[in-house]
Amino acid sequence: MTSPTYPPSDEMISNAHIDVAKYDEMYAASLSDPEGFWSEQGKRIDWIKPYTQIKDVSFDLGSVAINWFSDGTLNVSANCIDRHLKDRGDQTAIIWEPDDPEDTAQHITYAELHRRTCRMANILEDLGVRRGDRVVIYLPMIPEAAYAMLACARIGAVHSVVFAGFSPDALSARVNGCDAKVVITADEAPRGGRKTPLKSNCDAALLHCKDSVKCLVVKRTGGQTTWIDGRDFDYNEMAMEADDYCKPAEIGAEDPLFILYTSGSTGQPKGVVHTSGGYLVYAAMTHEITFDYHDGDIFWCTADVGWVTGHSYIVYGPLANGATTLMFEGVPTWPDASRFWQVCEKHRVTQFYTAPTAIRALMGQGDEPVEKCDLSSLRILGTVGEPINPEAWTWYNEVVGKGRCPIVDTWWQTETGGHLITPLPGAHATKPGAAMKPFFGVQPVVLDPQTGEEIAGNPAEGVLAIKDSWPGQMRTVWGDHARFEKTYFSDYKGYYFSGDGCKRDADGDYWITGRVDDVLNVSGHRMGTAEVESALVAHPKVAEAAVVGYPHDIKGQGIYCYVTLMNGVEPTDDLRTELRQWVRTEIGPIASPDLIQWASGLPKTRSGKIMRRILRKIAENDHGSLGDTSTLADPAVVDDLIDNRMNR
Ligand code: 6R9
Repeated sequence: MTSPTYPPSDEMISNAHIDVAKYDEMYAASLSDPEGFWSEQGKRIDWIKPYTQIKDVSFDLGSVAINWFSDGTLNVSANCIDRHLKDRGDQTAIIWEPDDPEDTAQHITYAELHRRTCRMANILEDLGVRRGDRVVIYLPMIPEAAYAMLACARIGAVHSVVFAGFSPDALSARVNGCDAKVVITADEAPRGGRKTPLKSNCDAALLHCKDSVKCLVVKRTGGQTTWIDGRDFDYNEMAMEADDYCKPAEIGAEDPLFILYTSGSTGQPKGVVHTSGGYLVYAAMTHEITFDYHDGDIFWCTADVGWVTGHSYIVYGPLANGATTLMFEGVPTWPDASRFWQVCEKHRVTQFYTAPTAIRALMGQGDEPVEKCDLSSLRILGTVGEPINPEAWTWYNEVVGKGRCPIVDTWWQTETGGHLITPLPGAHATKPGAAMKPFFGVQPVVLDPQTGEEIAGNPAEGVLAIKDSWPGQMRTVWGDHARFEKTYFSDYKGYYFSGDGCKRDADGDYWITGRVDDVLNVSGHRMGTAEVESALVAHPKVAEAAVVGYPHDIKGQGIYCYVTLMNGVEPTDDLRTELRQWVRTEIGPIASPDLIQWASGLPKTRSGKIMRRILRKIAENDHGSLGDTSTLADPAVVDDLIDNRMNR
């Protein structure tokens, strides 16, 4: 595999925090003396009681335990706000750019962020939220989402942010999953000129939750909502009365900071748990180093706070560093395809971090929407969420970055808390489509999926696992530590298994090839095939369903569903539309099936397991290489499926 490489410019090298010599030296130190290395890095944040213990980790099945800085205490909210007040109280912490470009952007200073967060924290306490209680946040991309997260952190409550695009059913499952006391929502969420009725979604969700769950409602649009006295509370009214100060609680480094649900290969989404100290150190460090953040920069991560990227790189990492972080309520293509670039120009953005799916969609609109904007403030570009194809990378580099902005292709996961593999802008050459180098303290290994052995030497190809822990690693699955161990530590003993495939090229650089399990990555959103299947089979006309991914030009992967209908049910186009709508209602629009094929039967082994490998090949139109079909109970099913393949 040969690939063009793009070395950093001399200017980038001399201005960056980390050049290649420094990277090599620090990386070596992070492996030879992890305790010494992280003891030093832990000082990036303020501790109430300093730690004396650094790392206490076991990846052994049956006793997996991950602890960092465990005898230290801190407050995450004070680290993201209070400690900056003295020197940068008047500096902008959050720039909020609303959905509609005609509406006014807001600049929220650190002093204002402090007041707002304290008030929100006091309101939560008034509603009965105490340390350790869970709070679900179901909000649009508005500053109140950040206040809510930081307010929870301030009083030691655990937040669980639910993406505002999720359905009432998905919301109620998450409220019940962590037994939340309060749900924070808004009347409506404007996005791309349309409005999602968040409060009424919440009303529908709360029908399936305990009566004691309270609902705190932020006014965003002023749209009409129904109101249940005693359950619903008006945030804007309460905020006028609430006190401007709330003392930050002293929290243990290993006390949970948040739960974030993410999809796995089996069953329902799991609640990934991140704790306070290690997570914050890692989010702050990766934010500063990967994006080479300097004082005065304007950092924009386009993710939604409903995903981990929004947690680590809109809220916690940037604010811990006293940065200015931009929060955008809208979408890349509304009112037109130049919106991203107009926002970059308007706010003089220096680092821009987005997903390949957005880049591909915008690339499809041509260069003009980019070229009409002044992007001279940009210094560094980033991508995250899925493998980026070289064409999209090259367009991003040439048309957006004018060939002068290094692209950091950051590989990481909800589970990892922050970047694990990424080039550093002043240290490494980049290659279109490669995530390149491990971050400090991270030891990636390529394993042979059959034997589980590490593949030494270069090039290598196999599955990606990580040897040993880093401070941002997830600690457990909420309420189910056994599932945590089984999912990540049982297939390959002694390693954290990522679920991704990977290649290491002749230069030793890493290329992520995508999931090797039954997890789809649709427009950078993770989704279990099992989730979509169980939504489909919940429809009264569906007998059975199997779901696989197939290559999709914009989304990366599309959702291909094989559906067997109940006896006597007519397979019609109307029913296809109905099922598509059904899945949107059950899970949310991001899970909407792209293609639905009627299947008279599904290829199963004699023991009844659906052979997805075969279904994937058919969906990919690669049925010449179906591989071994001898274990199929009824091989004729396959021919029928091939004959009725959906064209795309
Ligand atoms: C941060 C985030 C994680 C999965 C991960 C992988 C894919 C993320 C990537 C990438 C190739 C990159 N992924 N970054 N694949 N190159 N730079 O996206 O978290 O939503 O949990 O998804 O996304 O497959 O396993 P999450």
